[in-house]
Amino acid sequence: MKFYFAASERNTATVTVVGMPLDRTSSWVSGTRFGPYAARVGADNIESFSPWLRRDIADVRVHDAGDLSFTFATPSDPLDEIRNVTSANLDLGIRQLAIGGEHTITPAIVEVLADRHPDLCVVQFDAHSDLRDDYLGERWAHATAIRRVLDFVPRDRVFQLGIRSFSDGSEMDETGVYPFEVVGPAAKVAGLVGRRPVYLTLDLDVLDPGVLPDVQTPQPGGCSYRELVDALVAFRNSNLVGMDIVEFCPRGPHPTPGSALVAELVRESVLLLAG
Ligand SMILES: [Mn+2]
Repeated sequence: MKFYFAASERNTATVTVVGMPLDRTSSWVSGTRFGPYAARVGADNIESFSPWLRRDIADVRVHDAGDLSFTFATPSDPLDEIRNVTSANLDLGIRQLAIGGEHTITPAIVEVLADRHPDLCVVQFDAHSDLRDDYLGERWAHATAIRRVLDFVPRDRVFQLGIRSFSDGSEMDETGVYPFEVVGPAAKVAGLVGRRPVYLTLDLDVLDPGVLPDVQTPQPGGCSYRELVDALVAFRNSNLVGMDIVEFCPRGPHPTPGSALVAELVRESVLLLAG
């Protein structure tokens, strides 16, 4: 099954959507491995036209690369595969939208992008700071995603929006941390990054659990759907070089209403990446 709007071949695409169903370090509800599949199901319930961006995704050359099929023989293998695929898409000049899967995919992608773009900026939408250096002994885990990103991108180019869960109070005062809010900070950060290349990672738990309960680690006090899209739209004139949507953990009745919600975010993300 593919996203219905993804009719282009890889070599002629502007944007490629890649499912990365990594689901290895869950500490609460596992099941993010079903995220890419459920997002494709949900797409069948959405229009191709985005009223937020006043653009139609039918006018963009989109390729659906399917899902990576990970081996779990050794824990690092999936991360190598993510690096390889990201690198190959960069070589072809295709902008990649990765659909997780757990947040652990993000630093592997950023590692590759930071190598190609020395002035790369990273924008994170998330409930959680993800700044632990290790989680239960694992350095590459969903709870360490942004700490690993900081191994490749300096602190003053990493921006964290909507955060409301911290492992340590001092994290709230770190440069680039914008607790609770997304709309105001997004406008400010879009100005700060200017025309530098931006990687945008969207952890769906930035949304309030009342909006989207289908996440691995729900966190109360999140933003509304409209606030999130307004914040994303603030980056419409930015130089987006890649994006991911992570931590979708479909549960409940099938198809869960969250499927259509995530599919709408896939549409907006593809349109943003299309430039
Ligand atoms: Mn999170």
